[in-house]
Amino acid sequence: MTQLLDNINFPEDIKKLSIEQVKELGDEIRAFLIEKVSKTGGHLASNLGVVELTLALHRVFDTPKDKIIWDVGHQSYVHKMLTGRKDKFETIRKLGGLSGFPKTKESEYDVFNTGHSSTSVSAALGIAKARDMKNEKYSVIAVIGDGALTGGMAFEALNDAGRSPNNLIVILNDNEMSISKNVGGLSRYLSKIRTEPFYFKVKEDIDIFLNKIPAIGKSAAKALGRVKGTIKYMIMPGIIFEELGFKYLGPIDGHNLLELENVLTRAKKAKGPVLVHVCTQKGKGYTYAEENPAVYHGISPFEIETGEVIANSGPSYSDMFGKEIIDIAEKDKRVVAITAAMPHGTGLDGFSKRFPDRFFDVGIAEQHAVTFAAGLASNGMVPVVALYSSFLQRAYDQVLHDVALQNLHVVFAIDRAGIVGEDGETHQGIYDISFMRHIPNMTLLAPCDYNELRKMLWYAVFEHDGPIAIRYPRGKGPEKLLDTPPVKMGQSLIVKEGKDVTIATIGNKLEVALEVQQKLERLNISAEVIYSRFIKPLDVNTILGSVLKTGALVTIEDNAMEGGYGSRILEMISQKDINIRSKVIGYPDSFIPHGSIRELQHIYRLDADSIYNDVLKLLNKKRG
Ligand SMILES: Cc1ncc(C[n+]2csc(CCOP(=O)(O)OP(=O)(O)O)c2C)c(N)n1
Repeated sequence: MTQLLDNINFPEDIKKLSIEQVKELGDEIRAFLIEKVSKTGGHLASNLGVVELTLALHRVFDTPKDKIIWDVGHQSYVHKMLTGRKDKFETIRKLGGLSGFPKTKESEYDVFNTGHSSTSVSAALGIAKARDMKNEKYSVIAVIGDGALTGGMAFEALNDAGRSPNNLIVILNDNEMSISKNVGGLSRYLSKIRTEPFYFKVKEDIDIFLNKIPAIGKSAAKALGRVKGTIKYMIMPGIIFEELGFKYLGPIDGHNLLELENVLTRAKKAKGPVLVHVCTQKGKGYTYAEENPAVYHGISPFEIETGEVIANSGPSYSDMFGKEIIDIAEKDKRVVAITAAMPHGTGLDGFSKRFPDRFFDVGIAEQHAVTFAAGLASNGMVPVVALYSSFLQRAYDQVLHDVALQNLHVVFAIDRAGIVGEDGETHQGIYDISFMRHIPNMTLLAPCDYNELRKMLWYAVFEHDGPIAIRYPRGKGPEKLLDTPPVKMGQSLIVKEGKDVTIATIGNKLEVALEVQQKLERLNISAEVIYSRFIKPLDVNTILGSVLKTGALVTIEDNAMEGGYGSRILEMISQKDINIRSKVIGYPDSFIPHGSIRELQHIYRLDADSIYNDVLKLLNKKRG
């Protein structure tokens, strides 16, 4: 049976349809998304929620001339389908395939790359300013979720855009959800707008109404002015945005195409900054996602009929962290946990239930999370801040300026450190060693297995004072790779003794280092394997002692080579008068695209075979 969708490839195709046909098309798009994402995995719930909004945007506006900037960008699947990429959809998030986020290199319809939250209004304002400086004519639209609106950058941008004369449209896609339930005062305010009846939809109407109220005498007029202000606050939705300088339009039912098209047409004609408040339902059209939008926010491949994720057995590093931190908190009331909108992803769900008063979800606000932790630590608490490596990038200055400078005892649980796979370049956590190791007072560790993660957490909370960070990867790892002694500040472990080459490593790369060591053993090459445990302070003496014996050094890390663990070792060796052959193995000075972790490790030569070959090459050079 042919479907409407079969003939839809570009925005002009949907412009020809009647509103009834567009509604039908919406259903077909939903079925398409569910079918494809059930196979590839991806951000399903957010995309199911923006089907009508995306259709309406592409019908009212003239893309790519008009520019749409998708905040975070995880909700851009429908946009991709309608802008020439429907036929490649099964490649989404796969190596060499479509990205799960907007990419300017992928299509002229993607005008700005996103991935990290709350950037869209800033980017849109910049684009609009440049447009006006060049005397060009088109609309610029930022689509931002209520979750993304909790990020500081969004506030900064609204504050600036509101006083700018430039035409700019901000669409607030309000589904009451971040990944989990949205948090904070603004979220409460939005929910009030959604649920309370308002008599006036636009400020002009209310001004006309209020001006009809007569005032007799000067003081009565003054008092009336005050009363009018109060009435306005009571009966006008979105007054906060109006006060910031935006024309507020809404709230609008984000699944009603006619309403959407009307309001977008008005926004298109308006002068200055406009904010359109659109209410949508996350996961709309797929019962499992409607009932559990947090689970279907970013989902692995699943069975459509049952909603069950395929092949998801065994706990992950995040689960192990979440479990252990509960045990730790049982022992000490000062321990509190902080997440920036990722209670589920960081494994803190259990903690939030066990200790609701000691758990803080601060919204998508990594910078605030870190300085908030610094405040807690300065007043006697032991905060554990769990952030993904790539999002911690946001809070570099807060880690340095607010935590480390005051040597405060804040524990950073850096999740998703290293290559993360399908989410691609914006999410790869391969810079944290480089930016954390420069920070004075910082201690940085990386566990090789779950057992080590547990030991390191106990050490960080109970035996350490000052800032300390533990970085661990996405997904699963071994329960116990080695028998390890208690953690001791700055102490590394020689895991295997050898005489031909030193392999120094940290974190999850110990597993591959041991695999390489065994392969070498089969060629009668004996490798000494050192597991550093601490990246900072680095036990360089143990490494030096080893390389003086072997004359060759290979370092392996799940981080960029630039400024990373291996580079630190070489910096230290360069201070001594030692002549050795060395090879640093890590990610190169380029952004790492999306693909499976296994594929990326192979391409970037971090798999056992590639490392083995690199070691052999190095040893030949040594012999030569
Ligand atoms: C700086 C940063 N922190 C965390 C995330 C992870 N993240 C991706 S989407 C999302 C929730 C976004 O909520 P919202 O903007 O309301 O969009 P929705 O998915 O509800 O449509 C979060 C926390 C991120 N992308 N960037």
